[in-house]
Amino acid sequence: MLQTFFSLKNKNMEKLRIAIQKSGRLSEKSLTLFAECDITLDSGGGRLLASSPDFPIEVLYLRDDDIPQYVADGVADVGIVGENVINEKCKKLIVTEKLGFGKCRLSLAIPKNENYTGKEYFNGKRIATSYPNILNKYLIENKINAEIHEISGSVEIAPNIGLADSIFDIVSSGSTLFSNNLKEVEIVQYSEAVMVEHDNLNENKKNILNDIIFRIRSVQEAKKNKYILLNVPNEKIDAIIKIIPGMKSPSILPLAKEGWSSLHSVIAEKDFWKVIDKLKQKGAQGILIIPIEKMIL
Ligand code: PRT
Ligand code: ZN
Repeated sequence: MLQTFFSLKNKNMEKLRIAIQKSGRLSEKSLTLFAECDITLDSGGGRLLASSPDFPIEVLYLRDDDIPQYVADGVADVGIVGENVINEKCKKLIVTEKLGFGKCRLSLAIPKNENYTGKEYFNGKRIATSYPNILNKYLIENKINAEIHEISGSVEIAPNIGLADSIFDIVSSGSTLFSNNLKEVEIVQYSEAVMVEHDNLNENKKNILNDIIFRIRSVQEAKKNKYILLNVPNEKIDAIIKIIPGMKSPSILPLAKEGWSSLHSVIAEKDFWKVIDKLKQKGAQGILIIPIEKMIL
């Protein structure tokens, strides 16, 4: 009886364990993501494991390379890591959600002054990389017979010190390649941070994860949209609604000034600059654009 009580209590208190990068390019954005979802996390402070005071999760701070293994083994239930790392480690994991940050690409690059003739250029070449599995798969798929030199860091200097003829590495802005006299010639895959989950989460943990995903989607949706308020002459309301129809339809409130209304709607951020002139042509005035914190469709 006592045992049943404790196991029930533990089950109710069960937490979802999430692995995030301890210190690196994905750390801050991972923490920001939780903060935007109103989930408080301790930023680590040198600790390996920390709990959230307001949500049933605990966070494991790890090197990014270790995250796929921890999640595959079930030591962590969920992880946030780059697709590049997931693909390289080839673990049995479920990708729960793309997170839209940590965007980069894995590319082949060669010395700037080389004449690039196409993929066959790499036949007989030595390619330095920290991603041997992804590169090997690409070489096989493209029937390229090249030699892979696996190195763990500073891949971009390999051609300059004579270790390799070319490299296969992460590229973001391209400035690292540029400053090492290299040029990007083939993009092999794109990557961004993703949330991955263990392939056999129990129902309780799955429910916690679904709650987190719901919050993440609300935040991401909100980021893509803006709240727009504008004043319009009443006879132009129909024309303006056609331009900014909103989620269901805009709200219209009468202004104190006769013959005018205030129209409130939601607009995709990417469309704003495209429609602004149209709105002004139709007589809209006092246009305000306000960020949205959460958006639940
Ligand atoms: O210590 P730990 O093992 O946890 O971290 P790490 O040093 O292995 O990884 P980290 O923090 O550098 O990167 C974590 C993840 O961020 C990567 O796995 C990618 O998913 C993602 N990411 C996004 C990047 C970049 N952009 C990036 N630009 N990872 C690395 N780079 C490096 C790249 O290796 C190259 O040296 O930046 C350089 C290229 O950048 P540009 O802008 O000069 O082209
Ligand atoms: Zn790493």
